[in-house]
Amino acid sequence: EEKAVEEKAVVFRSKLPDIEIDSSMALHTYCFGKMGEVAERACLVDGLTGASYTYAEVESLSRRAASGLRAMGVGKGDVVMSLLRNCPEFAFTFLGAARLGAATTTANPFYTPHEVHRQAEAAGARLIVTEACAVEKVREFAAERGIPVVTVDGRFDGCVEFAELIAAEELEADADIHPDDVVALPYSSGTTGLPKGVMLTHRSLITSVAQQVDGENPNLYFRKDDVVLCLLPLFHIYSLNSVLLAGLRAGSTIVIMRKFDLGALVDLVRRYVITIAPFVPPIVVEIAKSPRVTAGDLASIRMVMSGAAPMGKELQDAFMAKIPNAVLGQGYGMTEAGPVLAMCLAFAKEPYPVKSGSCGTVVRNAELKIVDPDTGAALGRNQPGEICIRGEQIMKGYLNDPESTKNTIDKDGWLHTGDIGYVDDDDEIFIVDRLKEIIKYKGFQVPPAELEALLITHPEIKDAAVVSMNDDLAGEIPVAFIVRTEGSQVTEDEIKQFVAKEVVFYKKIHKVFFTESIPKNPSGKILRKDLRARLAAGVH
Ligand code: 4UV
Repeated sequence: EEKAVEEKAVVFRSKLPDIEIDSSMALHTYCFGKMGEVAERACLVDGLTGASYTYAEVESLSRRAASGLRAMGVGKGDVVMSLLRNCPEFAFTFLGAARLGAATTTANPFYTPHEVHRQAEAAGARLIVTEACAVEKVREFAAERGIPVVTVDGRFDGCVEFAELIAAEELEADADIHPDDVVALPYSSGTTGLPKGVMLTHRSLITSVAQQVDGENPNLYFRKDDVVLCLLPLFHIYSLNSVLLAGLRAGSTIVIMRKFDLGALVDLVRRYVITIAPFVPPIVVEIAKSPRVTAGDLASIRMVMSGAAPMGKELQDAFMAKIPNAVLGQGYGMTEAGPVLAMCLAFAKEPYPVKSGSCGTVVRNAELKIVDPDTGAALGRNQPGEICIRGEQIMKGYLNDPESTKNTIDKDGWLHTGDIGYVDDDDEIFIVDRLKEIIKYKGFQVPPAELEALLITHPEIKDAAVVSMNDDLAGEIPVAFIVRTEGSQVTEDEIKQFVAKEVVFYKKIHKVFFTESIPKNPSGKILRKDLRARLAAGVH
């Protein structure tokens, strides 16, 4: 009992009361919960083509996509790979697969063929939905394995057009879905190692979305008359969860943008009277710095969310001047956490005052604690330690990797984030450091272990370590410490090019430092902190 009292004192909760969350239904049923009120309202708008789909149409298209996928062999427990930039077909595919009891694994269409194949193989993809810019990366791979490929923007030899897929009749009845069935399978390297499949279930995603947009006083207040900008990539969990799924649940209109461009952004904001803009810090920086974007351009926006990487107080204050009519705040997410751990309470229907630089307050229906990374002891307010979270929203585990799952979710159900932060006197969370290896380039994950594994395949590299270096625009950039084999004269440029050929643009190595040896602990773990300290001190 004493232990329970002690524990209670150091568990942080939302200021908002818990709510009833019905996570017994299927995710798509939950997301279309407001259908009665919004059936004829615009649900998805393609910012590129102007095509617009009502809620009723999106629901119908998701049923047709389900039939089409089933006809191509997708069934319960299967995995569909979505290799797409943002487009309406992303949503139809995701929701269609969900109806079949299948999961969607999302990947970046700018990945190199090697990166795509590795994920498709690991996830056991049964079908791939992609587009012209990526189709050549998968055509041969898929043909060899008998995996059908569907393309959303044109006809390609051996592929099926999306229009054909949805020519099917609507699926009459969804598969029998259990709340613990996996519905989304994004890849994340978590606190260590290589990217792993993160099993997010119907229950986890319903819980996460409900924690944000449901209740009398929603933490993230999206309304039916809101127009939400979907610019962040849907293959990343931030956008999939907090833009698409949250937008659907709230009955808002979601305006889809394929790629970031300031001019196009301003155009869309004006044309569609965007009211909610979920961003990442580098986009905030660019808008804050651009003389081309005026406060008038963004006048319709009432809420700007930033997440996926740190946004300091200075940047937050500078950006505020550009968006006089908007509340600016942060969300804090991690793929494995479902993903949202914390959300700015100034976004609530009945808002609370918040501080610049805070990444929000723990979401409702969840528990958060801060633990001393060395002793595991829970810490009180204002003491930095590892952020841990518990609740129904967190992942079920990593796909086929019980060992990594056990190292991330402890026996009491706490998910360890690898982030260092503290909770202040007003329940606001501030992230101050990172325990884990991951590098975040503009919010994108760069797993050092993946680059190190690649680097040591080079015949003239004896050992390698990749760490982050701070960067004004990208937040962090990956840099490498390299030990050359004896007599090797391999150059920085050669090494950079060697990596660049194999990885997506944001995983490129920006600097190479040649060194005598890589510092490691007795068990062989790279001492990244030492290397980062060397960078900070300017001694490489
Ligand atoms: O796994 P991941 O790539 O996941 C994310 C998810 C971000 C989200 C999700 C839903 C939201 O509504 C939202 O606002 C943000 O990024 O990377 C997880 C790691 O990214 C860092 C932190 O190190 C996580 O463990 N990170 C994410 N958000 C923040 C952050 C933040 N606001 N401030 C500082 N670091």
